[in-house]
Amino acid sequence: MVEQLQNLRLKSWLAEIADLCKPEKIYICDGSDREYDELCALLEASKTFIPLNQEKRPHSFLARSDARDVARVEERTFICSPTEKEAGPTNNWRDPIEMRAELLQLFDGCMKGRTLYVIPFSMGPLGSELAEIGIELTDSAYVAVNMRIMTRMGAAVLEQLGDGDFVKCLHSVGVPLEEGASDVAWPCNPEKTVIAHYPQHSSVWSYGSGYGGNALLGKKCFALRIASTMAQKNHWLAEHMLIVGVTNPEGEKKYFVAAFPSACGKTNMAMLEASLPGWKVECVGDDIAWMKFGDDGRLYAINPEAGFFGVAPGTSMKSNPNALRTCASNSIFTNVALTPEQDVWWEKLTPEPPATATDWLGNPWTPESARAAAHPNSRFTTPLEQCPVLDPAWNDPAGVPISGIIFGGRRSHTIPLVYQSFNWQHGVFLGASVSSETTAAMKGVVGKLRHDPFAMLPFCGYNMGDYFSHWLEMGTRSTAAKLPKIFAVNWFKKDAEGRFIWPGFGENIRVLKWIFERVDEDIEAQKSPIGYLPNLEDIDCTGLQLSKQALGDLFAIEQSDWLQEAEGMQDYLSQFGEQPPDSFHEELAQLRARLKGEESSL
Ligand code: GTP
Ligand code: SPV
Ligand code: MN
Repeated sequence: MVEQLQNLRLKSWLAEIADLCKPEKIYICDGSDREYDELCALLEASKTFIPLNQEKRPHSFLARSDARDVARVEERTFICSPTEKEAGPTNNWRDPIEMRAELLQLFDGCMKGRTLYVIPFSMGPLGSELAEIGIELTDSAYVAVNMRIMTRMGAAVLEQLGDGDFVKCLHSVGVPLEEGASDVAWPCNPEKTVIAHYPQHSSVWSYGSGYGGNALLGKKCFALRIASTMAQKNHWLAEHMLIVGVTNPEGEKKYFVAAFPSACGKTNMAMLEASLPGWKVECVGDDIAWMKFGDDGRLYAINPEAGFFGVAPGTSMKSNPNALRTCASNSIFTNVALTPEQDVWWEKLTPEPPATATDWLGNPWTPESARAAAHPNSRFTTPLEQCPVLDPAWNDPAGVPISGIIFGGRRSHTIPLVYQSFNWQHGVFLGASVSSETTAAMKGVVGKLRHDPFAMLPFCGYNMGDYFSHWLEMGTRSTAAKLPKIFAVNWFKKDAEGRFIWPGFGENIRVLKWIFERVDEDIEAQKSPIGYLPNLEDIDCTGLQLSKQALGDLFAIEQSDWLQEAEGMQDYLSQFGEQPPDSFHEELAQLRARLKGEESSL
């Protein structure tokens, strides 16, 4: 099989890695249905997969991870650029040579007794000018089947690659099997987990975790950390953003991208079922956008992925019916609960919980149990093509033209439901200013407010200060009229009792409608110290049970809160030394002046 490989770089890299990792076998994935089924059968035999009820959830499986391997591990994620400055103050930097020595030790013999799967994959439509090819070498069949769903994977990719170059992604669960040793359902090595990125070599070394972005290396490691460094060099953008097409009742369509931090609403907005009559949202992507200016001066976006790796808890027919329709079959569920009928369940899936279930740890569970049945970061892996509201242009190699960019976070206070930046520079400043309460998508405390610029804090492969400059520079590559307009939203403002004020989900179309109408300045807005705010009557609240008071609260701008916000931003920027662009200091000074009513700066 290996002899048949045409690409010499691949051949020699594979030989080198096989020499190091010492797998028992090497298998080159062709991406076929038959292969997928065989790998699933293998995973069933090794108890990694529990087959679900064929009638209720055809061709689908449940996997339960090791309880120590349930989310991204940011403190063990490293950028190994030549200098610390290139990684910048927000990344964990490791000297590339030192790290290489450690990795060589870790990976030495790490695949003993296992199969090394060779996974050729394309991020983006095969052959698109915006797409990039990667090869993942992994000792996990679970990773192989997930990659089949999440990317365009298999023989066609090798063909497209020819003798070209590719991003090298090496992954091991870090549990060699000595002769005669038995395996566990979810092998992993949490004490030794390392996810190392070499942006200069376009390579990733991931060891010890089998979960999500730690192991499906096309996603965060390649399509964001490595791709962001490629994008900086070549004048494009690799962003943690959903992509949607929005059509108004007159049939006019515009595309938007939105960056929200992990578990802050991208998948939900990407498949939004509009509550306003005549409005329609169609999905291009739910997590990552690669964007480039076209010859016409407009910014075009593709979704580099081919599947959804979506948060399960909270997903219901009420909140996100299209996600449930998507994962009705041919899907992999990880760390959700199992019902007595061998179907999946998670918190809020149904109005009433099942009377009994098996929780994500494999223990008996009832609604009286103190613990949640599904892990808060439990997920479904499901093919994009099954989404009933998939945009017709989802696979267009040219991408879709973007009219607006939306930034958001999970903020209980301060940030209003929606506002618009004054211009590109101010919009980039808004993106850089995103802070959000942490979620279960990453290991660590939940609910802690932290700066997460552009929702890229864990995903920017180089110095965040340079990333800010890159965004500003991108704004000089087109004219103001053609640049997307920039907005900020917050679905998560809470009242004094700690309840969300805004109903969210399908009702977010009311906010998208305002954004849609503001793009061409079809409606007026109020100039406020923080940006353009809606005239309240322009937020369409038809049929919505929301008091005038509540609507007012969603847009209240407290001067003291915002001065504090500005102060926090100044402190945050100070870590970049001379790196943050001067214009950010101007933006900060102007924000403060406007808040204090020093009109001259408006
Ligand atoms: P990643 O896949 O980690 O990048 O997350 P994501 O940004 O795609 O988040 P997702 O849409 O999966 O939502 C995460 C959580 O936020 C889920 O529990 C949702 O129910 C909840 N959520 C999403 N949208 C809204 C909203 O409009 N309002 C409220 N209150 N909650 C929301
Ligand atoms: C995120 O955490 O933003 C995710 C999940 O989309 S993971 O792929 O695990 O990074
Ligand atoms: Mn994400």
